[in-house]
Amino acid sequence: MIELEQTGKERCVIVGVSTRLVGREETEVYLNELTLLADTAGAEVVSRISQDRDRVDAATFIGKGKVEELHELIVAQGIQLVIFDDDLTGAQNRNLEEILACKVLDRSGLILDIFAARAKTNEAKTQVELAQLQYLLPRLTRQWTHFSKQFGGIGTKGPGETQIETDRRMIRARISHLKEKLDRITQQRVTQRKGRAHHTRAALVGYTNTGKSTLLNLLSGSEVFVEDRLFATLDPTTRVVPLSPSIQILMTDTVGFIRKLPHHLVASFKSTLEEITEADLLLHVVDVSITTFEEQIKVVNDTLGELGADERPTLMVFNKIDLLKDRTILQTLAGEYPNSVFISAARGINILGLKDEALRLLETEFLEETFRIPQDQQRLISQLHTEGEVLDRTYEDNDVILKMRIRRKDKERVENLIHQK
Ligand SMILES: Nc1nc2c(ncn2[C@@H]2O[C@H](COP(=O)(O)OP(=O)(O)OP(=O)(O)O)[C@@H](O)[C@H]2O)c(=O)[nH]1
Ligand SMILES: [Mg+2]
Repeated sequence: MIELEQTGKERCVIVGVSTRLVGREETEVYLNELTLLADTAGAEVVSRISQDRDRVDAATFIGKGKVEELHELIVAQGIQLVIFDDDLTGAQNRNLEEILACKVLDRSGLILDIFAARAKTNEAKTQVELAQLQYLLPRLTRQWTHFSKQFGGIGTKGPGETQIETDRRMIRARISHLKEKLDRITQQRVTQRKGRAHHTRAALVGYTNTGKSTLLNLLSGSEVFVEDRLFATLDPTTRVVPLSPSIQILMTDTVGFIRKLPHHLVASFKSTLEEITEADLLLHVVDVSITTFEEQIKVVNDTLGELGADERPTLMVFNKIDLLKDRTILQTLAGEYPNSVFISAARGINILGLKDEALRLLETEFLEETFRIPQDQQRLISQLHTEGEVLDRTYEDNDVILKMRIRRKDKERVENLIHQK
């Protein structure tokens, strides 16, 4: 039955394929997630189609019969958009749009669209545009089909192809312009971070919609944007979080991960994500109420690996325990993940436990050291102030004695600095 109510949203159908490697159940889970993504992008999923296939069709991804079925559905239900859960090649995309006479997107294209709509700052906008153009470049043939369809007939092929070449050149030029622009922004970030080097820093990581921003709000007592949608947060937000009456740290909330996050997107968000690679501690937030949370953990770990941040000390934060009917699974998880806590950020359950565990992990990363420096070595003294937190300063004869909290990994370097003098 066709919904009569006008929602003003684009009506779409989503398509998934199960293979020997990806079972039917998994495909259904992926399609649920794709529905959420489509919703976030402002489309309304009115139907879904899935197919079992061992090999995808080179020309149309799904088989001929399925394409026909899809076409009938599009006509019958007044559908304006088809979204594939898997990435399509430029040729598949073009062929499908031609046969179906309907806009066709794949998962990466959809995610890029959401990121584009959500990007607010200059940096995020630049990062997203760069990723979009890199995604578009190998798919440019599609633009040209629209072009040729529009003007059709004799002579379109020649000028059309020239047009593609011109477009490609323009896009390449724009890509290098954006890269340079990003380099400059990255430089600013590095300077910003240097200013914060003596603070202890933690970063919230995790699958999208797991409650990272909710947790940061609770811990910092501030208002970070929270929404029951995917990718609510694109720009990193840093807040001061007190872990104990005497210890405060800086905590950064950043973009959530998702299965098949387009590679270009990860690459162009690299400077934002450096907050993660340079953090002293990662809080990996998991939505334990989702049945596929273990796969989500794997996706996050893989993405961290791609960023070179998989060796950072990590606290596994299993969130949303208020939604669990049966909490026995938590015991299993505690055994499986030695550094883990179980909380509800929304309900404020076990937040003290989380702070204790974070402190305990951080303790192993830091050392308290005492340095004795002649007072006339002002440059060295001010340099030391940027290497860590000065806990205490006393004077004896002509020396200053600094009691400092420094990172374990910096110990040797700091000692060398002092001995060189
Ligand atoms: N029931 C329950 N809901 C929670 C809990 N923590 C967060 N939520 C809800 O989960 C949704 C997502 O929360 P966010 O804090 O925006 O999640 P996020 O990880 O920052 O998401 P992105 O920025 O999109 O990656 C919101 O609707 C929150 O209210 C919890 O402990 N229990
Ligand atoms: Mg968020």
